[in-house]
Amino acid sequence: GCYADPIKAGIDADAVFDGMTEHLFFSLGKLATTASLRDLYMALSYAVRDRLMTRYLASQEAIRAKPQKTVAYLSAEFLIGPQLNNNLLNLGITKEAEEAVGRFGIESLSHILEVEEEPGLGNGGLGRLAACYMESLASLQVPAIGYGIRYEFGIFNQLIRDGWQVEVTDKWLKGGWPWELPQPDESCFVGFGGRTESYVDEKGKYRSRWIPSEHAIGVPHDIPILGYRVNNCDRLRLWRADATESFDFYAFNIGDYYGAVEEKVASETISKVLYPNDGTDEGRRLRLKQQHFFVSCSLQDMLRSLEKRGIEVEDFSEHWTVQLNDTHPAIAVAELMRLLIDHYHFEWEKAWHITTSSVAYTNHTLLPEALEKWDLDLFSSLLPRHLDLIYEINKRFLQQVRLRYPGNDLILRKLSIIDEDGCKAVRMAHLATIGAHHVNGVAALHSDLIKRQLMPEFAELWPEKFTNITNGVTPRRWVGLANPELSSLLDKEVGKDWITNMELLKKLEQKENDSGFLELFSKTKLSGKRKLAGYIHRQTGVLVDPSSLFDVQVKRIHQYKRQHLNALQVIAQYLRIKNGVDQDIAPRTVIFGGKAAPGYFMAKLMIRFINGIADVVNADPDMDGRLRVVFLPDYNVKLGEQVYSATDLSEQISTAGKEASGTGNMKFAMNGALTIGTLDGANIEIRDRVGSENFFLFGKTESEIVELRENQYDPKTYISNCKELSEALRLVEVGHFSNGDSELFLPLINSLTGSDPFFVMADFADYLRAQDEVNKVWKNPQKWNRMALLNTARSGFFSSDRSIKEYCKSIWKVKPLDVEISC
Ligand code: 26Q
Repeated sequence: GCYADPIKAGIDADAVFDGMTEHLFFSLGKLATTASLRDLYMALSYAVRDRLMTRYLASQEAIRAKPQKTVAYLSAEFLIGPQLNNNLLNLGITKEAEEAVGRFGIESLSHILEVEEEPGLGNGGLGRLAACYMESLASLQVPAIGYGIRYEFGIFNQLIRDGWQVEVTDKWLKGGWPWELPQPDESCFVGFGGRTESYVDEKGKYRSRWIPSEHAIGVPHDIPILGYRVNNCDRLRLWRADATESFDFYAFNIGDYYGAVEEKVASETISKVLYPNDGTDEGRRLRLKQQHFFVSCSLQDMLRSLEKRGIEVEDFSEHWTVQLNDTHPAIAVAELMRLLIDHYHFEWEKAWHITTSSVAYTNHTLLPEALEKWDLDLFSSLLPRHLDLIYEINKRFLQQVRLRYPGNDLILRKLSIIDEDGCKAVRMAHLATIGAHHVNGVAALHSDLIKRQLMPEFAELWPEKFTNITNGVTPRRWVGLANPELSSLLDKEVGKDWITNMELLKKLEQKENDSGFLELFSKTKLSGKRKLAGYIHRQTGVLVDPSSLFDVQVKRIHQYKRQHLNALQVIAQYLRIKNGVDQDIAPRTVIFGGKAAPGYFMAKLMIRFINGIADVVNADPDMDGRLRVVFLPDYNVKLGEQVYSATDLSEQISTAGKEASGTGNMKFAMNGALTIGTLDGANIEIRDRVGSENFFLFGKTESEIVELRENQYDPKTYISNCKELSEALRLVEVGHFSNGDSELFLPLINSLTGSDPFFVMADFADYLRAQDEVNKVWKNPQKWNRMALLNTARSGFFSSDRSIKEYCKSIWKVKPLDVEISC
């Protein structure tokens, strides 16, 4: 399993240079003398990819030689971000690459890295979590495959025009993307539509089979995922949909050329585009098609790999543990049953045992509008055989429930997979929960709310099924790559092992009163802020002062995340400065970033609102040196890497009980930002760990929110009790931030003063108080820096290595596998 040619495998600077030269010539058809930055990016990427192959193949060989359980992480999204820098870091050849590109006359590797297009194959937190988990799995030497969809177009690119979001197609593949390996000979066949048919088999047994009316082919595209300084290289296998036949030859023969191409186009539409999470009804059929498509391919792939290795399908659950990343792949429960029963002819009980011993489900949301439901008509027309199986699963399950709760029809309705209230529908969270051996939430509060609010009947039925695994993020990307200056300071101070053992950062606590060290620590921050200030100027034309407090809220735009709470607070600060009551106000740069789902009107209006405020504030000379507001367009992984290291204050201000976990909150804390936040999601655990004295807490608790809601919450009482709030709202109403147009932001104002579904008004006064506290602490840099240092020192828990170890031990029961290479 070793290819010893140094041009392909050597990891010194000479070898990397030779590898680049060879790829420039033979793979790209370019001469070194005329190569563009992009050519050099491609050449370096191919050279790095060559060096992954030894490890990638050795990892596959290791599992073949010594069979053990492999994790199959099923996710409709993998937001992996740029690959080159991460692979250089994990291989340990960043310096060598820097030197190699230097020989082509490039003064900094960063110029090459900037060329890389990131595949936006995810919406936000859920997709990025999947990517962090793949990186940690490989780094922890755990055999794993990520299965997903190779969307041709990922999440849209965001432009800001006249303050509004404009969506532009994400053509990430246009220049050729060097990190994937198509494997057409491992393609899979997937059916849709048609009908179920009964027949008698050779042995005279009655059986059912599915006669689909359409087919598509899934072509795997594999992306190697190398662990940090180990030989383990796991795989991300993304499926692209192809047509079964390029032409319908019958239609072609009768002269209907365009009709003949139609079906090809329809099949290939399946993996065309990633859906944004806006919960609107558009394209629902295609979304379900996408889900079944990638799940079916993935399960067939797992079964086939057992057969190839001579392992009995009966032993499936000893070789695969299947994790469902939310309900998007929940059809796996029915599809695995179908494959086992219809194709492998297992008895029901046996198939059910295999399924429920293999599958586990992670829930990421409590928001009712985000819980997946499929109308029965739609479901049965696309997946008729699966619906039969789901009815049977449901029948047997409800029989169990009847025995446990005799005569209780209400509980049957609540637990049933089929929602009978209103339009009949398949509840995917119920299917996933019934088919899984574990159901986990993504932060302590969230897991608790799953049991108390979302599925109390299930939790009572199966208390041991429900667990928590608090999310984590990979320190390699989110500290190592995103904050090189902090990283080298940490290397010197606690030793290089912190990056795989974040608990070592605890040693930094000893430095909390060392002003020399605090100075060095804050210098890394200042350097991040200088770089971001340059970027902000280039992107938006706004000049910001790197010595001001960088106050950042980057995440998808959502009412529950409450960017409008932050925006209103900015208006209050603006008014204070205008009114001359600004003694305590620290000079601030308030930075926003994030995409709104294209169909989510209120979220798009929030973006317009922030930009309206930015225009007024940034143009007012009274604000010079005091306040700046920036909306950073097109927030994505690459931009995130610039932002976390440059942030002083992290805004985590969702309505308590609404943000399942958050993961940006963790990235900020690791990089020494202080959090202003509510008791929501993982904020609670961050505060517990970094210390309540190092966290700016505000807002109603989850139970207080529940109480408000139950007692006829009226935002108007909060508005009339807070002068700064009513004045801020008033200014918006008169069109101060919309060139005198008093209509523009009316829907926003009406929502806040009417029903205020996310309790913005209820939390405003306390938020402002907490912001005053922020201003006060900022005036004492020594104190601020100490608090920031303690955030870094104590955030080791939020490494995805810790999360993955918990999954391995309590859910997956998998062990690391050492991989050796002979060169
Ligand atoms: C559903 C139906 C149709 C189309 C799209 C969707 C869809 C797509 C993506 C629904 C939801 C998502 C993404 C959800 C998500 O990112 N959730 C976040 O997951 C993080 C990781 O666990 C948490 O930290 C966040 O709190 C949670 O909001």
